Order: sequence, then C-alpha cells, then structure tokens
Amino acid sequence: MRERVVVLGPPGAGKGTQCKLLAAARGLLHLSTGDLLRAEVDAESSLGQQVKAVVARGDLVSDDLVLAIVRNRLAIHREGWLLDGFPRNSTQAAMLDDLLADLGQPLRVALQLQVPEEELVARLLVRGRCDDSEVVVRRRLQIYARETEPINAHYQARELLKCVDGLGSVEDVATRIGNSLDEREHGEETIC
Ligand code: B4P
Repeated sequence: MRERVVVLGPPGAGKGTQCKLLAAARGLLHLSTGDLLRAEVDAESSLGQQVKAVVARGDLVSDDLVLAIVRNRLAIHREGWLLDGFPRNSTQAAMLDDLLADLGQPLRVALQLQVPEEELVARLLVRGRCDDSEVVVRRRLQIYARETEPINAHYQARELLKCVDGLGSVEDVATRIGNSLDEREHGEETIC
C-alpha cells in the first residue's frame, strides 16, 4: 500500500527532522509547507514577499495559498508522500480531504509527534531560526493549541490518528515512527 502520511505535531516537535529521515529510508516525497514557504521568501518571489512578514510573526499563511502549493506538487506525484506542516487548521484538513478525493490518493495515516511544551521551547531557541525567538515561539505554540491541535479529532474520528512519543534521541524517535507505521501494515496498530 502506498505510504501517504500526514505528520502532525507542535512547532519544534521534530516533524521536519523525522520526515527527512523517513523520506530517505522509504523513498517518499517529503513535502514541507514551511520549507516551501521559506524557499519563496529566500528567492524574494512575489509569493515570498506576501508571506515573509506572516511567517516572521509566527502567524499562519493563508489557506488558499498553502493549498495551491500542496496541490501542484501532489498532482504530479502519485507515489508515497509525507506531508509535513500541512494541514495546520480545520479548514486546511477539509481542503486536503477534498484534494485527496479528487486525486484518488487516500491518506493512510496521520502521525502525531508528542513533545512537552518546555522541551519544544528549548529546542527552538537552540535552533535559532528567524522565527524562533521566545516571543514568536510562544505565539506559534498558542496558535498551534488553538488552530492545529483540534484537527487530531478529525483524524481520530476516521481511525487514522497514531501518536508517537517525540522525546529522546532523533534515532530513537525515528525507530518508534518506523515501528508505528509498520504495525499498521500488519494490522496491529494502536490508535491514540
Ligand atoms: P514549520 O516549518 O512547519 O516549522 P516547525 O513546526 O517550527 O518545526 P518542526 O516540527 O518541523 O521541527 P524541526 O524538525 O525543525 O513552520 C514554520 C512557519 O511556516 C509557521 O509558523 C507558519 O508561519 C508557516 N506555515 C507552515 N506551514 C503552514 C500551513 N500549512 N499553513 C499556514 N502557515 C504555514 O525540529 C525543531 C528543532 O528541534 C531542530 O533544531 C531540531 O534539530 C531539533 N530536534 C528535532 N528532533 C529532536 C530530538 N529528538 N531531540 C532534540 N532536538 C530535536
């Protein structure tokens, strides 16, 4: 079965870190909306100019704009993929359902990486990206709690949600994620 996975979790949970490893290990497309938006900003494209201040503040970029980015890439990629950082709110989750139905690419699993808040803040302050100051990180966490966390219920209702402990070494977390995906393959999954 094609691996089509949405990776969920708060800022700093390690979504990007783990998706890179998983994509390389399993030959999947890794689509990070955060990376794609930052690439537009770096290229100073007209899209980049529109989103630069939004990303720097820690706010969410408009749903239509992010959906267009995702649609263009999934439409030409029919193999397995990992969506990292999308969907980010219930509107985007509904848009993704429609898009995948249109493309005939059903989602296999929504993987939620769980990490306590103080660890998230510590990781992001060490990373030090331009949107990783303490004020902006706290704002991103508030937006996560308000806008993103509720979509877990959307996937739980469809029996697609799996939770993985994101604490510990990068390698340990990667092993847990791999086991969690393979359990599902063999019908032994534990839905969270
Ligand atoms: P993202 O790029 O998605 O960034 P993130 O959630 O902050 O990080 P992630 O969870 O991927 O953590 P990472 O692996 O890097 O979003 C940035 C911004 O883009 C948003 O604020 C928003 O403005 C915009 N955006 C993106 N998608 C959007 C959407 N769909 N709609 C609207 N706006 C959108 O790990 C973080 C740090 O922890 C790294 O330094 C890493 O080395 C470290 N780390 C990872 N795993 C670790 C471990 N096990 N132990 C210790 N450290 C670890």
